Amino acid sequence: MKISTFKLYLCVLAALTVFISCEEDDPIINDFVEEDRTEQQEKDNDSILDYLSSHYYNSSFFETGTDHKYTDIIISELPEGEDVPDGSTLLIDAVETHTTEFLEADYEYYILRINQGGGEAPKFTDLVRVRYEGSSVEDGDVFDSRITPLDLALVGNGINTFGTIRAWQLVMPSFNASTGFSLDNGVVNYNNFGLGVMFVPSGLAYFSGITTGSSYDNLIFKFEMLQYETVDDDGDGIPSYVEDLDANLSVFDDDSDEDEAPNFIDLDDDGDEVSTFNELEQTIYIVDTNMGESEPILDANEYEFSRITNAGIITITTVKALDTNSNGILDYLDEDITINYNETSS
Ligand SMILES: [Ca+2]
Ligand SMILES: [Ca+2]
Ligand SMILES: [Ca+2]
Ligand SMILES: [Ca+2]
Repeated sequence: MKISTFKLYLCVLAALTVFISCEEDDPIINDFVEEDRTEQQEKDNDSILDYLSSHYYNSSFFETGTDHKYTDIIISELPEGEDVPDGSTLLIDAVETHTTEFLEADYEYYILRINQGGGEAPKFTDLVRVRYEGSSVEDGDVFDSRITPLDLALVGNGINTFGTIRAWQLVMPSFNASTGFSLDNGVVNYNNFGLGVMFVPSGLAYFSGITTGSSYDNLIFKFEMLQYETVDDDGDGIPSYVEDLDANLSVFDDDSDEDEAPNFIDLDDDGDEVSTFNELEQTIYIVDTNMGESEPILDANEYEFSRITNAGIITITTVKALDTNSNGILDYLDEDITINYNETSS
């Protein structure tokens, strides 16, 4: 999948560093006028509702068996005046409706949830392993398909990862990954993974971009949510989703020390010259699974930093954010607290 919000990130990064506008001042795209997001969304939502009311899927297929694939999901157009065939369900009668605000516009998007998945759910900043197929609501053309599992960072850091469309950041964390996998002649089979279809307006996808072949394209993604990995973009020990301090599903607008580097890519979040990593307390847990030992349950504000497994013995290093002076601000975000845990311990 190409990078939906790539341009946005460039704008954000540019704005962070030199305060230039990506649109108004760029002579190359000076004559380009982007549609108003709210007006475009009205049209897009009508198109999607039309589609959902005139297409059905093979619902009874999923009532038996397990580990169905996205390729098993067959969506067909209902000819006018005809009844929905037995064993099928009209999409509009099967989808969940969700709302969200993005770039100051209100959006609706729709999810056909076929299997929730039995593992845990990724966060909006995580790396997900998926299989999927993307097509256009308007013409049905498939513009992207990944039958071989692909790893994608839901949110990019603008340096070496560039993130997915907003719809993915919203939808993927609402599904769970698999419970695990088995190997069958070298083929990996995932068990009980998230399986669904999302129907998304252009404003939560590529909007005026032409990644899919045309601008303002409303998209359908059939997908399998197979596995995920927690991402810590700056490697400071605090997972990126935790660095979204105001919990608005954006990591670009949280900048504790106002140095124009948002916390998720800032090694010293509070700007007190002690790195965030050094303001966290480390703990090493050794779990001998041969002895039936189980993994520790982590405290609030404690995060796994590394894990090594060797002959059934798991060594887990965690970091924990403390609030030493109990003022409600964690040390790594409190410029008045400059305890370096790594200095003291060595
Ligand atoms: Ca971090
Ligand atoms: Ca935020
Ligand atoms: Ca900062
Ligand atoms: Ca600091």
